[in-house]
Amino acid sequence: MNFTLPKIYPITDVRLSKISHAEQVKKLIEGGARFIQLREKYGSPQHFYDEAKKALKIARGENVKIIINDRVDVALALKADGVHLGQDDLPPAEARKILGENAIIGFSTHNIEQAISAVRMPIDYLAIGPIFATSTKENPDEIVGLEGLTKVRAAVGDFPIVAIGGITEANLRQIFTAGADSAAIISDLVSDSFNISEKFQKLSSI
Ligand code: TZP
Ligand code: MG
Repeated sequence: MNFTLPKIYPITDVRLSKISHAEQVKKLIEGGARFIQLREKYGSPQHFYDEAKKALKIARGENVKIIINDRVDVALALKADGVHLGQDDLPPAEARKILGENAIIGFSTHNIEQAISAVRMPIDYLAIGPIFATSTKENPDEIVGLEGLTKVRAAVGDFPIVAIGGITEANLRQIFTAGADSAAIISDLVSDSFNISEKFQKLSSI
């Protein structure tokens, strides 16, 4: 593995933050982020490509890794550091063939069965969620809960786990106690665009 999962894994959201992916990346980097996922659920692939390109340019200058949500084509075209795939995206094994052995590939799971199958795939980390209720994701899967997270940890040994869904400053500690290596956070981190750097710092110090 050519990277270390960060304790706090920030994911961008243009609707919530009302600023561009590039601006969010800049603020996150100012707060100390070294590993950021760009997530664009509403724009066209072409728009996402253009916006991600600007974000990548900022990150490259700072040696910060950028993971592209959903789109293997965009990740490949921009030579991003990796891709984060969901259950309905291109299968991780196909993404691995396309992006090569050095790409970072993450894969979303929503229950213990999916998590157990994920560890046999050519991925670098699995995400499990939603741990808590979230309004950021449309049609979220059933809540996994802290108990679910602990069961996944027990089932997958030391495989890298990212917890996601409804994670905030208030419940962050519980995520790590329950077995996560990393917490992926959207709304609690980027909703107040004037406070992104400080918020990242604060979350990282918990
Ligand atoms: N996958 C499961 S929950 C979720 C995703 C993308 C949304 C997480 O956003 P938030 O605002 O941190 O709950
Ligand atoms: Mg997806």
